[in-house]
Amino acid sequence: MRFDLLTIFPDLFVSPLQEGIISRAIQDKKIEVVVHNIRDFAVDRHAMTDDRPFGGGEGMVMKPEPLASALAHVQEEAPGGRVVLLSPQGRMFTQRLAEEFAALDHLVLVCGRYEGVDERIRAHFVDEEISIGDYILTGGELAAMVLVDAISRLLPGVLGCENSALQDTFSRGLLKHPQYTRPRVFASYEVPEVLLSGDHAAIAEWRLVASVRQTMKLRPELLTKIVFSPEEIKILRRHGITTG
Ligand code: 9D3
Repeated sequence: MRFDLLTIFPDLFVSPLQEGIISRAIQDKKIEVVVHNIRDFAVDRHAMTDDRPFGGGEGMVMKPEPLASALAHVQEEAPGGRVVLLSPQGRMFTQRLAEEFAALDHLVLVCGRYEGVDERIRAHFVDEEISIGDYILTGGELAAMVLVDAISRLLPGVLGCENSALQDTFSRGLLKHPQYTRPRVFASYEVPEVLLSGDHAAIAEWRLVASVRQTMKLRPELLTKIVFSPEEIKILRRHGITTG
């Protein structure tokens, strides 16, 4: 999958793309990430990418020409990508949307700054607007990187089997059970006995119950959407948990 990132701060992407699973995915050619500096497409003498809003008011607006020209450049290099504007007004990014985007070949992520981009870019050059949540960032770069990260790890061959995407919190809709590693006793706190027992059925049961309890406690709204198998319902009932 190819990602094109349009930004006035290309350096923000340097270390996030050079570490861990994402860097390996790039090396292995599972993903290609091309960062474009919007300023390189500015035409005026000062390479301005922002200007004052028509009608007056606070803040600056990203000028349309450098953005359109950067998008045209990407379109020439690699035609047909889905153009996504990162914006606080956008549709909320969720695991479901990450899965949808992971099925595409090419995403073009436009990172806004200042008070936003000229409306003509949003209306005529962008396929969709995405927000990563209801809080205010200083720009779209970190949000774009969140998309790259969440989408890339879903692509075949990007994760090792040990942390397969199938086991994720949100693929099942339950939070993960607690995890323990050595030492068996830490600061006087012990690892639950069952996890040391080697009884795989008992461990699976303990994990299911722990997952459901953790979800009830931290994210009760997630539980309304989950479908349990008859076997799971029996196990949960034995532990005093009734399912709707
Ligand atoms: C005064 C109106 N503000 C909108 C709430 C203006 C504004 C604030 C912050 C415009 C842009 C920004 C920068 N944020 C993003 O570009 C952004 C973002 C975010 O702030 N929150 C969640 N997701 C995203 S995606 C891009």
